[in-house]
Amino acid sequence: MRRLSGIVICLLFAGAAAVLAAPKASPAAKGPKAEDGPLPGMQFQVLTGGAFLMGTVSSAADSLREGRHSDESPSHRVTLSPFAMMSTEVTQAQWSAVMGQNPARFKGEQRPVEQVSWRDVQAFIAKLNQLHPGRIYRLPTEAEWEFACRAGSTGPWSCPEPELSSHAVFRPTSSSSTQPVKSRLPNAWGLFDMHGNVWEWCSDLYGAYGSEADVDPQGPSEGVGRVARGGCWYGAADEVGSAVRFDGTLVSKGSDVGFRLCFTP
Ligand SMILES: [Ca+2]
Repeated sequence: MRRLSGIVICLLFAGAAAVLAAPKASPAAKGPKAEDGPLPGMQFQVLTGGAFLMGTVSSAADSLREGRHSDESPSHRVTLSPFAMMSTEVTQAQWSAVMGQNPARFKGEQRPVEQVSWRDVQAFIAKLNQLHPGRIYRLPTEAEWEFACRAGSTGPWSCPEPELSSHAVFRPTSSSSTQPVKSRLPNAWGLFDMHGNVWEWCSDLYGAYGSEADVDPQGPSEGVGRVARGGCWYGAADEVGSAVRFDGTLVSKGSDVGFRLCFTP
């Protein structure tokens, strides 16, 4: 009887330990749902939206950047509706399939397309939507881009700085050119190359931030430049951060700027 009691106690203890050790099922642990896009290799992560702090928060970590990015402040609360974000930059194969030519400097079907202006990208999107009706593909807003890049993180990058080399095609890891998409690790929401490889055009006009909370912001109503995000293959660590902003013209193009698509589910 004593022995039986001992076994029962052991089983109870083991059961309790198993419950404590069991992984907790949570939406965050499952990650976003993936949906295929209309072109080979085109996949989207469906994000539930939510609230986050957009921009750079003054902190010890950010002060190390010597205030070089004053346009990232003030940080402000933004709430977003659900949207789907392409898991990679648009590749040269995908661009060629729609536009029939490849403008990239660093040739490679699975490398991101570059040397495409914001205006060129609008032509690509119009043609893609014409060829594949049903969903309306578009550029992300700047707020959507940063929310997706952060994937719940609040620091300068979506990963700790020592891990950046595993996640980003940037100056220390790029071999002085773009690299095929998905060459590095994705962020927590399954999105690749948000830090580096090529800057990514957003739909917004470039402008200064306000401090007010906002819902589904579309950027300023007036301005000249268009925003790109995420830094590129020759950027240093502080130039590929989650909050770093690029101010380009409608016709700016170079081997450092490409894009990825979004749609509203
Ligand atoms: Ca990128």
